[in-house]
Amino acid sequence: MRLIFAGLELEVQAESSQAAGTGYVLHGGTVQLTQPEAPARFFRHGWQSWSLASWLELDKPPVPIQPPGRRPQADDPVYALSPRHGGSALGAVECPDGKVLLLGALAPGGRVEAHGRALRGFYESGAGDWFVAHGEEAAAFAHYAEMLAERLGQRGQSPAPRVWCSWYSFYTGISEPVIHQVLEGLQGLPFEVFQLDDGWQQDMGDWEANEKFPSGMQALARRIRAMGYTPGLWMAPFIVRPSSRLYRERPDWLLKDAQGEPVPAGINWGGFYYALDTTHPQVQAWLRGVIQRAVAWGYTYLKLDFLYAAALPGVRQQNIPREQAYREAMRLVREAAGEETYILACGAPVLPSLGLVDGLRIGPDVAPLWRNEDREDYLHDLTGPGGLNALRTSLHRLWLRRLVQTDPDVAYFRTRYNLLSPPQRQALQDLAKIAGFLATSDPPQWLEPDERQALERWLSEEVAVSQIGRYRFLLGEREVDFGEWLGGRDA
Ligand code: 9PG
Repeated sequence: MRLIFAGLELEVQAESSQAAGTGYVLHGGTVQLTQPEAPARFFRHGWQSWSLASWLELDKPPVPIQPPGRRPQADDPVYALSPRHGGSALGAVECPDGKVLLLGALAPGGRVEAHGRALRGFYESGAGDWFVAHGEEAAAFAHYAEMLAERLGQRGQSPAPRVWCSWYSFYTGISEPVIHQVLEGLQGLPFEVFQLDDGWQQDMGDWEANEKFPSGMQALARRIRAMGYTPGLWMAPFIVRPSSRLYRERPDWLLKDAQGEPVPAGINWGGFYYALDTTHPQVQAWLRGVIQRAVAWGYTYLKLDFLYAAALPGVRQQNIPREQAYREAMRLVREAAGEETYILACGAPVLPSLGLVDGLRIGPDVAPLWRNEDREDYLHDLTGPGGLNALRTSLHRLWLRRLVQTDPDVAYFRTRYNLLSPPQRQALQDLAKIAGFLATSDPPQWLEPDERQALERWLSEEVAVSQIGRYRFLLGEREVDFGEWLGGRDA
């Protein structure tokens, strides 16, 4: 069949098609749109928060992240060796008339690839609906986001909370005295959430306070609340380290491969970590307990991390598609946390998180440095911690703003222990304003008086944001052009 848009006629393969506003909804397990001419650039949408999202040149074939398929924390391991450009859930190409053609899945489990003149979408199992739009870039993505809101729901429409997060200054080196000191120093700064990150727990899988928090997590939550903040807590509920009690006592709860071996979910904290089979009824009961306990302690802001682990390929108790298994697990987490608890999803498959989480990390980690040369140059991995990697992917995910609060990761105001130049710090601060999610990890004790003032101004100043180009924005009267940072190297 053919689809006609203003200025573009497409040859289409699909089971059915139906007009939807200025776009179309197609149905099929595999659908294909063929243009008269081969496009030059492809919008690649990485699988989960940290995975690369960017416009890419189609004449340069993709270079696999090293070692291929062994770094599921960078992108979907199933397509690690794919010889063609592709992305999770959606893809788009630039048309000769300056508009874009977008093909996007309307349910979990979809992927879109560039095949010469064609965009091909497929669901990993079964069939489903797709959305096709042709138009100005911003309008096409906005229309897709509206369609996703209808199908999957949306959350987080009010202004995002302003968050202080412990990760990007102390990493796992947090303890009661360190946290108490930061809490004291923060007084007077307008944050809503005080969030403890990795470092409080006994192990991945053993979500109890470790010896650095002798008074326990409940006492700490009370203290945070007494200081005027919503207590926030980091957890990675779908992963397990071999050193944990959970791993030793419940080996049958792990996600396994076809040979019956546990599926590695990545390498971090000095070794491999593994995924839970969240379709296992006992795992579900345990998960419910872990989330309910954190909320009962008083943490009503949960940063849930390494979530992609529940969507890795493997053999599950319940034989359902992997992204559906993930979405069901997140539904359970939402039920256990309650409607009032804020859930920030991190390392999370994007499309299957929508409608269930309030906030979503939309890029890889920042760091107090700009480029992560080792990961980029030797491993071809653009997900390493660093300002540029975080900026690049987050910029290409801003269209999600109408579906979820978009977290581009923290901004820096400190010069202490920081290799970012003033313009680099400014870029991350501007990005956060545009994304609408303000967070920092700077300990107040590390800030010079003028830096503290700048942080306070940034947290409290309301500024009108408008987009005037792919990478150009107006922040109040000031024009911000991120294209200069991506120049020549936007992947
Ligand atoms: C805590 C951190 C912070 C951070 C998260 C996440 O590829 N990796 O091995 C990898 C490790 C850590 C990481 C991202 C990727 O950071 O994004 O904000 O919470 O965990 O450990």
